[in-house]
Amino acid sequence: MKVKEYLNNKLAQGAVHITLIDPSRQVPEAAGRLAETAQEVGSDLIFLGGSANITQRALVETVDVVKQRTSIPVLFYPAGTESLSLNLDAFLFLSMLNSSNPHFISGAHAKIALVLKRLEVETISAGYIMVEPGMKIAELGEAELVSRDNFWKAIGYALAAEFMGMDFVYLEAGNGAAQPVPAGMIRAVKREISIPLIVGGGIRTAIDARRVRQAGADIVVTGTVIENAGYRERLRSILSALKE
Ligand code: 1GP
Repeated sequence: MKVKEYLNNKLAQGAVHITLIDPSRQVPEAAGRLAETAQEVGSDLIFLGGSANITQRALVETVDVVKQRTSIPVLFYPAGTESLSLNLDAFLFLSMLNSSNPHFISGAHAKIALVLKRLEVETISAGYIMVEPGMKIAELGEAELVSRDNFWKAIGYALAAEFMGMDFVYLEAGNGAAQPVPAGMIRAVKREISIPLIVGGGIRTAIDARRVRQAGADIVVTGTVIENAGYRERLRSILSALKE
């Protein structure tokens, strides 16, 4: 089954949770354990990637271990990284809509598109909208951040993504952000769009996850929460808040 179809089936049943694993943050074996735990507690999908300093070797080794230890789809999440993995279940085609540099909107994509086609890699597109504080990824992507109270701007980018034919809108507060995207902004965006909404960045607790979900996120992405002790229980409580 294609990943897009898998995702649509999951979305028809309720909220979807994605675990982001950054291969630069732990050795491949540990990444494999994290991925296995994520699947055990009910995460639906894994994003691999997400930082600038992933070496090609760390990426390839992590991909191998994560694939061996899980059966849920694993997507390559190219945000910020120059390393590449083309042998995952799908490639997230992220266009950072509010970047000031066309490289991050469509330039990097144009360089890889023909290779993805020739290798018959499934692509899933998302309009990536960086919201304050945006963190490292926004800085790397030269984003003109959407401020936390500028709901109109967020709506504008989200609708632009929809009108451009993208599969998803992705509101991102940034990896390691102190707080998630504001609930009011999620609600305002969700009210206007008719494609599914992904929300990530700063979601650490079941309360955060519930708030983001109730505001209208269809898909919730968490990363940092698995990098700390006690992550299994924390992830479990996030999952139960999302799937309740
Ligand atoms: C994925 O960047 C997020 O969208 C992950 O952020 O590490 O803060 O969960 P956290």
